[in-house]
Amino acid sequence: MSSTEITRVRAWEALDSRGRPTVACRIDLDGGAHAVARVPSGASTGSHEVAELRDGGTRYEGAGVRNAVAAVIDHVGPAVIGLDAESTAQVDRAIAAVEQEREPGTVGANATLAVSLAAVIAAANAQDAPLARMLHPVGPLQLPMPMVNIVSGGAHAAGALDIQDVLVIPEGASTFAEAIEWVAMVRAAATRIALDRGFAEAALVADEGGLGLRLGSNVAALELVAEAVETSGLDLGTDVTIAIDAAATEFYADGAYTLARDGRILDAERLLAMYSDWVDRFPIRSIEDPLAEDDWDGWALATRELGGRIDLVGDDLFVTQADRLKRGVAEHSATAILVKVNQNGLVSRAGDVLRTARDAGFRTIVSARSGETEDSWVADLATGWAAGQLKVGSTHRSERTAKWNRVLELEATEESTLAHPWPRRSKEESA
Ligand code: 2PG
Ligand code: MG
Repeated sequence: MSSTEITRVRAWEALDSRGRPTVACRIDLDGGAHAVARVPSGASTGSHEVAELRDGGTRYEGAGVRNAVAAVIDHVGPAVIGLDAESTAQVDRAIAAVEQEREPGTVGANATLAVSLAAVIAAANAQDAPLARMLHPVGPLQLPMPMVNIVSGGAHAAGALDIQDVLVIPEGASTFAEAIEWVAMVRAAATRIALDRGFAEAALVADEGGLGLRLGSNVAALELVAEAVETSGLDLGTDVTIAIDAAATEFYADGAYTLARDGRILDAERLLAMYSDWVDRFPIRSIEDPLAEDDWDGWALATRELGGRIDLVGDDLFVTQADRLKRGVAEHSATAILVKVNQNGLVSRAGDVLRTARDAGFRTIVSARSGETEDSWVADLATGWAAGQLKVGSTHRSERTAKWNRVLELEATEESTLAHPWPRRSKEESA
């Protein structure tokens, strides 16, 4: 009997950062190691994500997860008892078999992921190694370049803006610690500028710790972030670049994109013209979900028109699903993918999607969700998979800093290098 055999699986309801319940799972191994994992949850969810199971009814306004917890205790847990936690693929296959055998909609991605995660973390704990190191056993770890939210809108800030995130990428930093220091300076500068201009809400934080500001227009968020970078004494375009998550599915209906903040209703072509103008004016590295999740024609057009200048990142488009990624690769719909394990429901299956995307020449970003917990495994996944980039929100709120702090810990304790996903720019090139 190996010392990493799964002997016990327990599950219960815990809270996420929005005060909603989520599934927590503890797995014990016969050698004495154990792990607890908690599942995150999105707000701007893609309709093609694997569904989490919510109870409905009145408890927690319908968001209870007692049925998902019961699915772990009664079905998913028993299916992995006796398996070797180190054989992640075997554990995940057993979980997938339960998913297939049970009636659709009775297990839930929150149940499957809780067990999948707890098993892989328990295996790392049994080795007394970071999960990142278990996933990447030999050679320096490749720490992800952080992409950090400064201004939030959309579903994360009560619709303060139409676009969901304006982020910064400290791509000129040499170490992860330097990268975090720079973005924390930018975040503080943005707060100061917004307060000076009379936005009292700059003292508060949105769901992912960014500033939820009722600015006069969407482009005003880009202007604010650019100003915050410059007043921090950093070079905009070389030290720090900008990224956007438009989360356009949220402002799309019936063929039209409605930018309420700008008082404009646009078709895909005109929306792309607006992005193109932004790319002319600001050093933008990537736009995530520039178009809606099923606007495949719009995405192909975006890649033709903007793909040579910026990364076009599919989040709601791909939802960490192999079949949608395959279509996107074949149709040249995007150039990068956001990977969220809870869109997929299994750790190893999400890792396979990431590797497939990378093999197709896509850049890859591992991402947390807007509803998170104090868990930091997403930082280990991004590092262990050498994803190149990690997106977990801002530098505020401890469910966010748990992830940045985990990468800082890996940098301080493991042999590592910081990923630089793009060729480094000189000041002349960016001017
Ligand atoms: C996104 C995520 C994280 P949510 O759209 O990329 O920022 O948001 O978890 O709400 O889907
Ligand atoms: Mg997104």
